[in-house]
Amino acid sequence: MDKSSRIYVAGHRGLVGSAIYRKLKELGHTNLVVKTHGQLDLTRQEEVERFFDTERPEYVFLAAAKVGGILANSTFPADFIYINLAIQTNVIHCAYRYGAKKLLFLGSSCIYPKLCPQPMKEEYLLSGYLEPTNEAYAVAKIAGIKMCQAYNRQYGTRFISVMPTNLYGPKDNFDLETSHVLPALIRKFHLAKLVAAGDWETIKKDEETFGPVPLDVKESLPNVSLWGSGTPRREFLHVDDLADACVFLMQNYEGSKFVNIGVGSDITIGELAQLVAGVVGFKGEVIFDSSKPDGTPRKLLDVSRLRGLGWRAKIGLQEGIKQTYEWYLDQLS
Ligand code: GFB
Repeated sequence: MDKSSRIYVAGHRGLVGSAIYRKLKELGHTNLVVKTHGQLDLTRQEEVERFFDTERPEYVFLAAAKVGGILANSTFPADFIYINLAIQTNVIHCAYRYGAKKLLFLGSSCIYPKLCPQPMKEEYLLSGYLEPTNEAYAVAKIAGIKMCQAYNRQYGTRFISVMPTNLYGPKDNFDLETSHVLPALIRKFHLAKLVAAGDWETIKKDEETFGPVPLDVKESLPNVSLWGSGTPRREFLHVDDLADACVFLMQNYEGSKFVNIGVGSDITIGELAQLVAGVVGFKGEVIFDSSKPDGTPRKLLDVSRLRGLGWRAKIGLQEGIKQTYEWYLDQLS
């Protein structure tokens, strides 16, 4: 991949795609192809074929996907399986058919079994039952990995897959019904501060920008209600680190074995809540709502394969949370 290579970033407006796009720009790549959802619906086979036939990208970062937190995954499983299977099937097949030199497929750490030994090595794929809250999404992502491997075997393509751990960063989804935990904590703690200060003006702006605040959240403010028991452990990777790893692997990795991308350490949701509360300056009480799901008890990736290739994450969690909180505040100013 050189500076003038034609590179298609699918999903360039999302959390991951936008970070990959920023990274490629920063590195001086000048021939980037992007399309908004309105210009190209990746679930429509004919549109994708037409796009690849016309644009002929040499490299493809497949970051377009339907993603969401634990509640969105368990409420809309049909959307998660249909949209993801459709997008990845169309893009992977067209990358082969229209001669892309290389493709990078983004999976997720939820492909591993619910009760997987920790840390989770790449070899543990399909060694046990999946976590039910995100089974539909996980099955789609597993199909994507298998599809890349099948095309490599049958057609000699160079399609690689990466499995990121839980991600966060600028441009994350802060909608409290569908978001992941980290942006949800930032927003809930900030809202609690605004309520305590009686700053209704900024709360209005927040709701206009990030969507309505659900009634149960409103009712608990200025205290904050979190989901589940607070004991599940998660590993958090800043999306700029992920983008750096994806570009690194596109440049330096060949092979059908997929690669985990993580930081190599995890914390409980309770500990994360303390960390985010510290950054935001929240001083109220945190209540855990056990009627909401915990999901998988632990999800820590084994990152030996990635480290063996020479890559490590650089952004510390506290620093990453600070930077994401600043991005969130910027949207309100
Ligand atoms: O980030 P999250 O939604 O996704 O939830 P998963 C992580 C943990 O945080 C769960 C708890 O134990 C939640 O119960 N949690 C506490 C909260 N308070 C909140 C809150 O206000 N909002 C949210 N969202 N969680 C997803 C999968 O699983 O992770 C996807 O469903 C994908 O498939 C993604 O793999 C990375 O880590 O549980």
